[in-house]
Amino acid sequence: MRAAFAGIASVAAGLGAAELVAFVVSPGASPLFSAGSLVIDLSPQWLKERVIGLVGTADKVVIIASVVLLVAVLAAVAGLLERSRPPWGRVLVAAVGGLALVAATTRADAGIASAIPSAVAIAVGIIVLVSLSRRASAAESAVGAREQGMARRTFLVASGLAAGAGILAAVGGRIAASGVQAVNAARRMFTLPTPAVAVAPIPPGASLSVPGLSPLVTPSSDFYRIDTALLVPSIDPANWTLRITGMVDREVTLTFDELLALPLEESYTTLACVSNYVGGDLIGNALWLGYPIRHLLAQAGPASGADMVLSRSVDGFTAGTPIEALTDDRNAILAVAMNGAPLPAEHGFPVRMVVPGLYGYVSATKWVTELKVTTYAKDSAYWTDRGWSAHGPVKLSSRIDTPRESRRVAAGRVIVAGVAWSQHVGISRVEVQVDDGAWSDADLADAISSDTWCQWSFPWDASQGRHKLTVRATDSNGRLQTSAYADVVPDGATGLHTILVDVG
Ligand SMILES: Nc1nc2c(c(=O)[nH]1)N[C@H]1C(S)=C(S)[C@@H](COP(=O)(O)O)O[C@H]1N2
Ligand SMILES: [Mo]
Repeated sequence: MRAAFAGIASVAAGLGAAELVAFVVSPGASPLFSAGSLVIDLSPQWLKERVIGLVGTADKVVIIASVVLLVAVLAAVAGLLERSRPPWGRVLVAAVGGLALVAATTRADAGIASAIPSAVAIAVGIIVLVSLSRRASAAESAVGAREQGMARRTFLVASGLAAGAGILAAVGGRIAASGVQAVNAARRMFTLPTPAVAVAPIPPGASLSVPGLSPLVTPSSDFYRIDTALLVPSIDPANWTLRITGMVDREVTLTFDELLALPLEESYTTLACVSNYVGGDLIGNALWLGYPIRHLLAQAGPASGADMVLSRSVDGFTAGTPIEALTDDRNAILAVAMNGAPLPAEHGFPVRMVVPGLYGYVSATKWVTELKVTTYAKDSAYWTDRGWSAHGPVKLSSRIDTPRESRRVAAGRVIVAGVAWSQHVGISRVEVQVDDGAWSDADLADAISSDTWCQWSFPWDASQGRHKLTVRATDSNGRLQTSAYADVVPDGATGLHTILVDVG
């Protein structure tokens, strides 16, 4: 017991020291977070899916909590080993710390300094472990009740201090290093330029006022978040540049000030995640402000054989976008603002991509710093390397928002309502089916544009009992949403959203 506690206290002290050092030398090199990121990158696809499915966007908390738990167990084992078979406890601490060191130095944004926090964790962990183990055995071998009591107290105080200081340092270092304050300050400092091309006002009929229906424009605070970044990258816009490289006539480099000085355009675009199950909520609609990527690509002069643009984020994430989607006339932009404010840190501050019609994993790179003009034959992107399709056009889909699944509603007139989308194509019709009856047309609200979702509603005369409601949409090319079920892997779910409602 005492030995296990000595192990945990030593490792806590080591990790605390590491967090403080990481804050000074390299915030991304925290051993805990590097290990967590390595877990994300190495864990099999089905597990990632399962975790995201189970805990939604709390996935990061779960991953860090699991890493902490695993480390605590290993630390306890190290303590026990150090007592029964020294020096194997120290060896275990060094081995686990070594893994964190490898994780920290192989991150995409790693430098030589990235090794320092893990090295400090190993050194402090071992020193404290040796010293606490000595005190623990002193407590055991002390002769006489008074001496034993004294030695025990010394051990308790020393290990309590080590553990407490470690946890305090870890939390403090983390808060300081998260850079949240720095990014928030930078976001406040920068005033949004006036758009050169303002978006047309939203048609008055686009927004239905039905309680329980998703708002037409998703507030940024409610917007889904999906990324592989355990630590939200904190980028000082003064140091941000975008480089256009690869198969181009001339490389182009753009600073943040240069980007803001360009004629920026506003547009509403609905963004969807390929991992969104039918009926799921990994989709949102926002007002973006940015500069069309096609103009920047034209400046660079892509070679004729290029068919893909590999965008890269500071954190190493990459997305492969078909070059046509970035050169045709759609609103594919480098966005600097979301819903009238600078991009929130977790949505890509200072600059991200937004491309209508493509799932986020092949288009919506946050914290973007490079656009490499290339080919699908030569390059592949982050999720493509993990079993997802290289191409990810958003699939036609529709969702019932209200009533909620399994919710009881009163008999009589019930307004069924939801959203439907087929970005860059548009929606022409939405139909609802009650139980296994005939399909009836829902009222389709006006769309902001073909790049956004649209709302629909359906007045239903609900009779007592349990009923099944199903929705389907038709896109503006006359294509009916398929009822065939497909999983989210490899290129997006299909099928119809069906809910059960109890009336009475
Ligand atoms: N740098 C970076 N950009 C990224 C990702 C990521 O993991 N890292 N995830 C992509 C995916 S899968 C989606 S669905 C969208 C989600 O954008 P949001 O978090 O702003 O909703 O971001 C995309 N951009
Ligand atoms: Mo996604």
